[in-house]
Amino acid sequence: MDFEQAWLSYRKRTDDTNRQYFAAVYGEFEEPVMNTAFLEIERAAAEILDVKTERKRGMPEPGATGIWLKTDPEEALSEEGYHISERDGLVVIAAGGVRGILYGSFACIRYLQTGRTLRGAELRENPSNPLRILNHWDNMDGSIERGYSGKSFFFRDQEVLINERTVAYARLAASVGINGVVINNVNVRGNATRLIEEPYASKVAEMAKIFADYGIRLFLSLNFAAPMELGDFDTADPLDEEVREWWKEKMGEVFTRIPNLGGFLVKADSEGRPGPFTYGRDHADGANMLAEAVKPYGGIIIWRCFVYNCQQDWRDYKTDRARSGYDNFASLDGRFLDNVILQVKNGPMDFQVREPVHPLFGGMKETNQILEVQIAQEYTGQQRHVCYLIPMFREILAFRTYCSETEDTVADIVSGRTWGNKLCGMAAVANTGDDVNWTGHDMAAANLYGFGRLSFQTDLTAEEIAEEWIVCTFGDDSEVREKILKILMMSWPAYEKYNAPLGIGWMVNPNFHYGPSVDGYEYSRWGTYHRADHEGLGVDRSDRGTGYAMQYNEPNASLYNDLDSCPDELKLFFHHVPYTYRLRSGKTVLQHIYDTHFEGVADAEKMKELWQSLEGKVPERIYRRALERLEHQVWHAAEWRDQINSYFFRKTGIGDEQGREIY
Ligand code: BDP
Repeated sequence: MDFEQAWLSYRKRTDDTNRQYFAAVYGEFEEPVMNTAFLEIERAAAEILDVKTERKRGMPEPGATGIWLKTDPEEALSEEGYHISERDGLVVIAAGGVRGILYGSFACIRYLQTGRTLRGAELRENPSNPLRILNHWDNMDGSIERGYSGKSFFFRDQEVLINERTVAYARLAASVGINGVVINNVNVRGNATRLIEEPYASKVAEMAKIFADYGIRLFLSLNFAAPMELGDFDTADPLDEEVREWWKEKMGEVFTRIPNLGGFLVKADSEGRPGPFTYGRDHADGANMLAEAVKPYGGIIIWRCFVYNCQQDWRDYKTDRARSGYDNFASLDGRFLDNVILQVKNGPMDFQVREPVHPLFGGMKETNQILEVQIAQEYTGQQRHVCYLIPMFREILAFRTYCSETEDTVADIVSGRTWGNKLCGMAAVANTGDDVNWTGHDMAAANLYGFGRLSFQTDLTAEEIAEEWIVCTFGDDSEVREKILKILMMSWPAYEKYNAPLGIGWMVNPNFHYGPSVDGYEYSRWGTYHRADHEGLGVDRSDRGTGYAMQYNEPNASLYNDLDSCPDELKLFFHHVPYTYRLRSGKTVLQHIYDTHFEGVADAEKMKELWQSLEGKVPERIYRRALERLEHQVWHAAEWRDQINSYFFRKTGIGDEQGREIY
């Protein structure tokens, strides 16, 4: 096999008190997901405990020991929820539905992997979010847009690829609670438009079946202009009757061919993709047309809100890309059909290392919403730098939007707690590829694992998730656990320190988005500026500037609008200030830039040293792979430091207070 099993690479445990439970599994196994649950328990028992598991149909006799998979919904359990309890040698996994059984089974396996006893176990979990989705930006030629882990394992040479990886991937995803996967890039070009037709549709159906056995629904990204590319229309106008009829018919065919299809993800009117604006229609018109067509089959339309003008005039101080999501969508609140979900990126720009939370969270009350994050580290080191993103996602989820008196955080909104939505949740742009370890950097797997676990249970801390991942991946040696935990937890702050300062973002090489280029995006059309001159820097997004800050509910609007109350880490996102402006920390902006950039490199060195001290304690091949990347990271962090510090030194002529060398 040309790939590893990531956190499902089981290690033997000899003297485990859990052995007795894994010798027998009771239940009904005809339903495919139930069967999967059994097979997973059987595999873990064999690989970890050397125990052969017996499949026993029906209910256990009184006094029996083993595991009982019991789909007998308790009131307190949702369809995907589970309750694990152990009494007198019998572990009962009760669940609201078959997927709950599967998640409960993986939870039991985690007990094994992390060396906890099931004796006396009592664990009840209902997933926080109804939808927990991975978005793959895979193209049919096998490339992956913003992919840093090799080639696609879904497509190769214009064909749909089904092999051992497909199942291995479904296992990894289901083990952390993922229940939806979009297999193709949001930029639907070329043959990808044809995935809804034969000969591709049958292959997609085959893949959808493999996923369905793991409780996962397959989704496709859709080309809004498909009626023009596949039909012989010269329009894709969502209000054109013939176009609407074409979609209805097409969806009828697609859902018949691919019975387990969840629905579609649509990027429209964004970065050159077609959309309703071409026809003078709005995004509710566009989304609703498709939603109507998929409704008879229980399909859903996930509509992205990443809509902005990417042909902006950089001389224009008034137009602000940050405003565009809210400006395009907030006024459409209430107009979307109930099988439409708006997918909103975590921030208003584009997955920078630091952004404020997108104001559409809390800006709409009658619209289903999904929070989109990116675990593909496009702007956070491209899986050559270690950057554990779960702490960032936790902050975003915890953000209070003040859209209601209670339950007003992003986590509340996307879980459905705030407005009672059934269709909502979290999606991540995936970081996988056909590299042997799935994610390029071995430590990037913590983001894949972590996204799944966090979206299932948003109250887990970033440390808890990291520790689980470490123990599942590397075993429970305490030194290994502590040191890798330390590396992960310091990695996002470190990356932020040597990157663009104080929320301004974008000092990155255009196009590739890797490595420093301070003015790379400064005089271009993308709306991504820092506005630095010899006196100061930052974008005035207050009510005296672009007014973006006013898109938030109070008191957030005032908090950001006011220079002094605006949090330091976002100061330059919201305000243009002189270099000598004193932050709340007491430092000048310039000195903060110098200090953090020196610190960031020191942190990168520290992470590398921590890893080096684990030589011989983690598998050699993983040790080598990660060390090579950590060494590169130290070198590359220094490049970031030097370019950014020198740039500001030369702009200002003011040196470092501590006299460190700046070129
Ligand atoms: C940007 C990426 C681009 C994506 C786009 C999107 O650079 O490749 O197509 O986002 O999310 O981050 O649609």
